[in-house]
Amino acid sequence: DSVTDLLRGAIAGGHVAMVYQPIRDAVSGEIAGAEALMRLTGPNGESISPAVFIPIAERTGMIVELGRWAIRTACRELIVEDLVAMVSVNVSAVQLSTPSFALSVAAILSETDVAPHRLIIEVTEGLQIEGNPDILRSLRELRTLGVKIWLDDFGTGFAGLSCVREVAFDAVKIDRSFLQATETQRGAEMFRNIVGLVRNVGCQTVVEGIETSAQRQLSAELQVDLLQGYHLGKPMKADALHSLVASETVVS
Ligand code: G
Ligand code: G
Ligand code: MN
Ligand code: NA
Repeated sequence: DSVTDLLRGAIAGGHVAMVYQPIRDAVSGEIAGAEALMRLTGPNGESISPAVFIPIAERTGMIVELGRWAIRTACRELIVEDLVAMVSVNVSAVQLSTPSFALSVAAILSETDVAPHRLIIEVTEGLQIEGNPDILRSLRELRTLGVKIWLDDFGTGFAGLSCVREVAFDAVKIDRSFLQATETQRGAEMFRNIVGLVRNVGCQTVVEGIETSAQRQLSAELQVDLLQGYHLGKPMKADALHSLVASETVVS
């Protein structure tokens, strides 16, 4: 269909781009890194949602090439330019199931001369990592390279707890639905317990979907490590992130 055709020439045609959302230190508020998110523009300049084009890219296998392009672009635009300390990139099961995935990441790191610990691979809980030997092998290989691995959308699926038990994630992103539920006492108690659970298994805690100052304050009170959300910065092009970082840098 039309999205498939658009995707086919997307890299060469410049229809695909990366935007970056700030990830902030919960204590200092400083920009600690950014999450890279892919954007696709249609023939009339319209934005096509990742919820539409990512599944198509996965089904057609084009996600493998697009995914490599995403990692290379994020490394170049943010790390080579030294805009932020680290960048996270989302990857799909299709990418992780490709036997050469870690090798391709190693090649990008070497080609861009980026230190492995500055790249984070975000894997979503819905991936069904457990019992998937190809994915587990890729994760092991990435870990051996020194790349960081984060679990995304924690708490949305059924696999979350067993996932955290099986894989030593460097950090866990608690799904925004738990933050949104903190207006009730029951929801707030649950959020507190999830933060504690993640911390107690030795993972850094990341809260995503911060939309209000109250949510930011609550997360800070619970001594979460990192924060992300519209309240702390929307996804933006690399040049806008550059301006933001510059405007926040205190000249001494
Ligand atoms: O921020 P946004 O609404 O655009 O993201 C929607 C979904 O698309 C998220 O679940 C995100 O993880 C996924 N996504 C965004 N960019 C990428 C990408 O580069 N690769 C993969 N595999 N998924 C992505
Ligand atoms: O599934 P993943 O966490 O990778 O998806 C990231 C998505 O979340 C992106 O589409 C991004 O635009 C969106 N997002 C980022 N911050 C917020 C926020 O504060 N609220 C909401 N509702 N979505 C957000
Ligand atoms: Mn993510
Ligand atoms: Na998420």
